[in-house]
Amino acid sequence: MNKPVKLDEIYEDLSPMIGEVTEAHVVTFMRDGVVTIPDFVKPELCEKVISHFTAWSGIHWREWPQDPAEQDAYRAAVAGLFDRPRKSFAIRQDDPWMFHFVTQRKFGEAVAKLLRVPAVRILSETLHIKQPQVSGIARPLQWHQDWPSFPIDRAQAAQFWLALVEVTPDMGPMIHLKGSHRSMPGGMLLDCGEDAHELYPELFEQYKPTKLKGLTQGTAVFHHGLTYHMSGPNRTNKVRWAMSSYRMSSTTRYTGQVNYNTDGLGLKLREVFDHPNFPIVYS
Ligand SMILES: O=C(O)CCC(=O)C(=O)O
Repeated sequence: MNKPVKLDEIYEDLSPMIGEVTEAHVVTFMRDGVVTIPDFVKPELCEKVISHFTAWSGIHWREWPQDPAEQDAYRAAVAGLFDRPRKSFAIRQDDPWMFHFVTQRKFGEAVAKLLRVPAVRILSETLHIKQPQVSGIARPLQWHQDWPSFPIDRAQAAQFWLALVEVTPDMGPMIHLKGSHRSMPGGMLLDCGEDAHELYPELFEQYKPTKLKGLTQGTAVFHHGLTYHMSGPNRTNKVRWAMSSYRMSSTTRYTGQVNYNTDGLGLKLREVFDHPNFPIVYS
């Protein structure tokens, strides 16, 4: 981490602004490998998170600008983010407030309930800005699972994806193959440019995609690390601001697989993530 994090100095109990996972959500998650919880995080907290991502990334736009000079500035800011060593990942290594945000106990509790494990650690976070297609710099995300790209030895992990703004169906929200968390690990398809339809056509016979639906600001989508998902283009002029963050069972061990969230932190192979950047956030 760049700076030591002094959580006591910035402590703010955010729990009144964070929702609950109910038994009905757990049942849906166990069955489908994904559950959507509307209005899980209060809009004012989403706005604060955007302001931190803006300060960190230099990207401040909410809409595709009309002015060509502003368009160039937008493209340059996005290129600048992806030129950085950790790209759009692991903001908590730079921003203590974001460390505090992602380590909130209620997010940990939510994932512990969904995974049915007694204790969870924080693993990762990613900024998911989906650029309007008109910008020419947008890219759809093809079908993939997340677990194969993480350096974790067991698939007891779940993504918490958060709509930081309202996301309409034409802004490219994620869709999921319902039940595909029961399928085998299919590899690092996104990193390797492989197509799940070609490799595993049977997946699309066995599991059906969820419907594209709009999400209010603050809606959370939790998916299992083995659930296949994708997101299409953002056909609007609005910037689709979203983030994700992974939590895993506290028993999970480090495998050494390269990953922007974990590289260079001195984690020990085959050990649990007993490291200040990976605290147990719920037990
Ligand atoms: O934000 C999105 O559209 C997709 C996110 C995603 O695919 C991922 O986090 O693995």
